Amino acid sequence: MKLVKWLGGAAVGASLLMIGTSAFAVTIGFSQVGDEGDWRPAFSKDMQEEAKKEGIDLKFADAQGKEEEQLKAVRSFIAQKVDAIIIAPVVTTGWDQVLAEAKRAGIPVFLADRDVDVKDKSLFVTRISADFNLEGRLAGAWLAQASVGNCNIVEEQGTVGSAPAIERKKGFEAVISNFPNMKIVKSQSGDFTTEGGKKVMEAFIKATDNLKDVCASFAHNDNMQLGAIQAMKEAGLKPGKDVFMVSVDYVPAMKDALAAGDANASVELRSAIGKYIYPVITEWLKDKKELPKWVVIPSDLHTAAAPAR
Ligand code: GYE
Repeated sequence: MKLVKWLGGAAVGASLLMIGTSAFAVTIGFSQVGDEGDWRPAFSKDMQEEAKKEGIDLKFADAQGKEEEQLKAVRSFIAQKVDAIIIAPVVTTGWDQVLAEAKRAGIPVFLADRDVDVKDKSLFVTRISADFNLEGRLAGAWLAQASVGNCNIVEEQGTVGSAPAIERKKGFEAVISNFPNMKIVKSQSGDFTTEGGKKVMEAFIKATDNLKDVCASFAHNDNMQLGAIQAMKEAGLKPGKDVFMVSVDYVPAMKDALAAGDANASVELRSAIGKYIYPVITEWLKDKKELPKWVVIPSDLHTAAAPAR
């Protein structure tokens, strides 16, 4: 079986990594955030399918959005003596201790998607993910152009304390701060869910006299924006026409909303991370060569003009 080449590294037979008498080349524990929105289940599915293709025994643990569950899962992976651990961390804080436990047990940790905030960067090997700050900047730049630098914005934030909520906000604000007439007038977390986005938009509609003087909705993910679209339609407003709608993920339902003219732009977040991360891990287990701390997956902006699926 061939492994995908990574950064020019030679392809190796997975059989070289055979340990003990296990039928699998490697055993990896994966602690996933949960199944919020449309993007996350697509990412989980990809990780499971790619693991199968690569002959990896993947122990998958769904934390249902709770960091305590993730800490438990990681400790159980350590007890099971897996070869490597992948974490998509719910929030950035609270990781120092459990990562130190993994290190002491000699089990390498790889981050997928979201980031952690730890002082000692040697606690994880590398992180493979998109640049959330860039996603925020792309959304902000698109809106600056679309509104010619004049825009009152309502913002639906992702999960409080999560890397994408922190970085998408920072990136977006960095761009709009160049335009004196662009500002965020309301901002609230919708926890990356459709229902959360709908509730938040309902509150914004009430608080702003039906979005009077509001020019755009910036949502940290598509699902919240899809919820916001529902809330606006129920209030008799025309999302994508009365108000610019820009968000992140580019999930299939957002492609439909773009094609229908209910939304204007979405920054694509690729969910196919398995094909990047597994070769990195299997190569690392073989040669332990130091890796850059971040392997960046590209992001692209799509607008309403993009063809439907
Ligand atoms: O945008 C969102 C998901 O962590 C970057 O999490 C990811 C975000 C993604 O729930 O839809």
